[in-house]
Amino acid sequence: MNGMAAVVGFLQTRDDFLVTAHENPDPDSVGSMLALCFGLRHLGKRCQMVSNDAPPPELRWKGVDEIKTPQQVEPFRVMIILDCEVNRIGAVEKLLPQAELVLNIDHHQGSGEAADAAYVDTSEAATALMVFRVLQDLGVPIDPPIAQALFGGIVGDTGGFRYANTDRSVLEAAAFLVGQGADPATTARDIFETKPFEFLQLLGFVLSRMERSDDGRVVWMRVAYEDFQRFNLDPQQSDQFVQYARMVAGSDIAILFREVAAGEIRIGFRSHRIDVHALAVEFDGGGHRLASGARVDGTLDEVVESVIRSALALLQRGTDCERDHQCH
Ligand SMILES: [Mn+2]
Repeated sequence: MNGMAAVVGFLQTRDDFLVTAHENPDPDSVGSMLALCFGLRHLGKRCQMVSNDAPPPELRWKGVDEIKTPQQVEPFRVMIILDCEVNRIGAVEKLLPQAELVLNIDHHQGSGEAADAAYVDTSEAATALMVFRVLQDLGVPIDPPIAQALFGGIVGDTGGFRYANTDRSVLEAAAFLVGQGADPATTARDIFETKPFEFLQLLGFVLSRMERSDDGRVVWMRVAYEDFQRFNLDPQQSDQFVQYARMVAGSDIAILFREVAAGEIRIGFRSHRIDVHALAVEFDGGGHRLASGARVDGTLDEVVESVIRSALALLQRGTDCERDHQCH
């Protein structure tokens, strides 16, 4: 059973939901959870929210403090996985056996297979847009807290309406949500312009050691575990560093390597026009064509060397989605 109608059908007939999203939740994950839960409660249903990790502290939207840790979850019947597939929910996976039914709403490639019903659309810019459509289908009024959560998710996943996934339908949905009470300036400041002092200091250090391939098309940054300790920054707060590698003129593939724990390397891939999802998949990761990630065990030096070799090989093969009109 797949598609929006299947998921909406279960939302209408079932009660007692647990909503979750991927570990290290981003604004799209947090906004999608909040909006869907508020909407289900509006229909008189019970809904809890849970996350493997706490939401980013700068997101101050109504209801963020209601998001539980896996240990705090009370009995529920239906689990709804948002903005990821089941293997990215972290410790929330331990609650899966309690679910009578698993629903999935997501815009990532390859999602939906493990769910009883899934609404997956990789052409959507944000899961929040899909939740917006679901709520409209359910007849839920979009009140200011729902509008703010949905708008925040869209702003997060479109980079503030700057990425290739920003189109007319995204802007029309965003305009509607602003009309319902979402606040653009506060949202942008919370998501993009509020960073810990330690974040900016570590960023400066990492930027000063940024590297690139001889032809300049692959640009990468690396953060060792000892760098996080020295600058006293939680590795989870540094995933956006990759955007600076993407900014470099002539950069076609931007990569961030982060040693988040001894021997555990998180890799972020970004591009304006190269299908970096293919690169992420080589390293057992996933995501979108122009923004994807992977997690690899090994030393930082080994992983950097192997991934850069693959990135250069990918450029040799030339999967230019802009040229092929398939970037999103
Ligand atoms: Mn998303």
